[in-house]
Amino acid sequence: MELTNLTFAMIKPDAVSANNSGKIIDMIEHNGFEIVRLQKVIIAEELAEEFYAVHKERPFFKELVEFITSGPVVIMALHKQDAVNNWRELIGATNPAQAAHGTIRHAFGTDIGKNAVHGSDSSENALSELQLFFPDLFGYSREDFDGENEDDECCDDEDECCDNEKENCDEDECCNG
Ligand code: RTP
Ligand code: MG
Repeated sequence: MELTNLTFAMIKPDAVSANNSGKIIDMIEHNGFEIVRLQKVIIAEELAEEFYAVHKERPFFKELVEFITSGPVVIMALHKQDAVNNWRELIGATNPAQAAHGTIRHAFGTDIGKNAVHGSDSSENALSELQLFFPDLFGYSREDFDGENEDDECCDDEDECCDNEKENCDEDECCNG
């Protein structure tokens, strides 16, 4: 899987609350995207402000953050050749009134704010948005945090283990001195 062929997508609160998530996911799959990650979450205000940081000087910033945190959203990492551009094409213009027939925003958006879905607008932004919402795609895993896989390594050096990484070690094995 090439990271450059990934994009970040979101089904926004308006479409989730209107029970359109399934229909949108159907369009995603019918258009040849592989859903690499998918999660339903409520975005915290701080995360929303970071996500929309590029818009912080725009008059609608507060409204944008309030809306995106107002209810559950479905976040996804999508994979396809040229995913960023292909996903932007499938979602359509920002304003649903101007979105082409066959696009998601034409079908499910109701106004410029409640426009059903988000799509990264460049490869660079796709990477930073994916890092924000799906850090595990970039080599982090639960094991890196709870130390499950590090026993052998940390217990090679008993002093270092007991001084620095006690929480990662089996105490009977190396930290009983
Ligand atoms: P998105 O980031 O959600 O995929 O949308 P986009 O790239 O098509 O549009 P963008 O310029 O990034 O704007 C982000 C969101 O802000 C809302 N917006 N409101 N009231 C307004 O004039 C206005 N302009 C933009 C939209 O909901 C847009 O999705
Ligand atoms: Mg945008």
